[in-house]
Amino acid sequence: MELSPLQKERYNYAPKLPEMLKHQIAEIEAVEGKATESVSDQEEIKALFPNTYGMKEVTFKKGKSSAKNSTLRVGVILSGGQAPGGHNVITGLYDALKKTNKDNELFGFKNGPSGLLDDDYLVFTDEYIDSYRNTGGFDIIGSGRTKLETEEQFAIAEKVCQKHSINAIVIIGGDDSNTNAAVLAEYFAAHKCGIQVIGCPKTIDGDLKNDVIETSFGFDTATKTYSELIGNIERDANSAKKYWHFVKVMGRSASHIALECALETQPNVCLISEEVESKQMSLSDIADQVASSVVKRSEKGDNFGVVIIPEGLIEFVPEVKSLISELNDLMAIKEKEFTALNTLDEKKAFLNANLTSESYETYSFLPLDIQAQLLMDRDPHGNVQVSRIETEKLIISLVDSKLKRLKKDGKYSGKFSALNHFFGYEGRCAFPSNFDADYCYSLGYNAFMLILNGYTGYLSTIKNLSKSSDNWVAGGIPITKMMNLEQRHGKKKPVIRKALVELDGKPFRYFAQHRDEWSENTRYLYPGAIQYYGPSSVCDITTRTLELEQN
Ligand code: FBP
Repeated sequence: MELSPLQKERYNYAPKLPEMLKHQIAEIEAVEGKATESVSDQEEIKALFPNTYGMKEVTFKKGKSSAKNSTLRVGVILSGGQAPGGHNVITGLYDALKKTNKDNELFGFKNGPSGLLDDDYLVFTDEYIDSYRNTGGFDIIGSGRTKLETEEQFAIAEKVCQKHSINAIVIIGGDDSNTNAAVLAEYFAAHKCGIQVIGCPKTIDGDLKNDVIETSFGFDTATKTYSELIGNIERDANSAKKYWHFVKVMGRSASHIALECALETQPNVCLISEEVESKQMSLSDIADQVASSVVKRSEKGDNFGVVIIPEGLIEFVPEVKSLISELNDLMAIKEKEFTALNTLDEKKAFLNANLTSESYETYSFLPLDIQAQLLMDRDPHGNVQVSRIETEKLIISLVDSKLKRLKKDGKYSGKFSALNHFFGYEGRCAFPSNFDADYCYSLGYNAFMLILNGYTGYLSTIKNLSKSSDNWVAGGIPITKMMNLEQRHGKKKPVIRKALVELDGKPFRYFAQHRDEWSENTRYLYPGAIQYYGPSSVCDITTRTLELEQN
């Protein structure tokens, strides 16, 4: 296989481990802290996890390991969307496993959780592992979105593990996958089959974080990649001085990615979905906010700018949220009747007859292509696929209408020429930054330490991440500690709480203090490309979000 110069060079990069994991395995001791409680609904969650609730926090330190050195077989699964650093979780896990005992074996279940159910796997070798060190992507074994959540699936998983004498499974995934990891761990514990389950916190979205997870892996590299591109666009805008660029960034519901990119690039406007919801802003309010920046800048002769839009924005706008919810319900009941209609006029008449008048009004107010996108195929749960709605185009069209009205009233005389972009897939498989390469390798290495010491139902955690890696703290947290009960598909379910942007958190407050200045003036920051080699001041920096949260 032909390799790019960077890929060759990255194979030789030695990821940094926390000081406490650098010792001989026999000198790494697991120290137990306090017993844990779930974040809320303690009684109900305790009842749902009788075997794995209330376990103690674990931290590793130099000492004497009490782990038995028997031969171990471990399976690993990548679950959900790609995130830079996934390969390093696996290489860290593999290295710790082989360092402990060269007869230990690592099984990679292919294409996500379905690989475990289908018994579709490979056994890692040195040569295979070496060809994925410090690279982006999940192609080492592939990923998938099958959910491991039913008793039938757990029974198959148990059989497959027993067939290969697998002692433990490591699930690398987001909040849903780690929730399911906890349920699987409880099932195995209840069945006394001795199979351990350990989770690792993955997602570029950054919404798997709480007082024990400082950041999910992949967020650092993905936001640096988008910020490089946004910075380049800002410089282009400031050079040509003729376009307004509207950039939508991935992140599903939460706006962590948009906020981090705004902190790194200082655009003229960045919308934050959580703020839109909290202030109950309508589409018209949002358009006013952007148009105000356009007008002020045009008064200075600056008919250009950059706007960042989070992927999930539309679902946080109250009137659209109601419309989407009504559409989902309507399609669930009358989908056949609806799909039999041929023309847009027929469809509109159907919607007029079946939606509330407020929702129909919202629907009619939207541009035609957005109207059509709202009626596209549903996801497997029957919901509108919000990520396919071109919110960036919707905002452009709303702002354009506002500006036309202002022009008519003599309140605006500038030029508004807008371009749209969507950055998502561009960042999910980038070569992991040094931070993600080190963090992920440590998470994988540490996951094996948890297995070796007999833990199950734990999440591998590395903390103190805004400090240098020597000072990172490795350990484990019972997954049940992060759980609460939430309504899912009509039922109360134990889940890990998704972290949205906190409006009283330091990153948002910093942004809110500076955005008026950025809105009117050109204060762009150009972060440039991720640096893998060179001074630590550019190679080892974490995100602005983490820096603001921790310092
Ligand atoms: P995970 O939550 O599984 O990490 O995936 C995150 C994400 O990248 C979102 O930002 C985005 O909305 C979604 O995946 C896209 O999913 P898909 O890869 O299925 O198109």
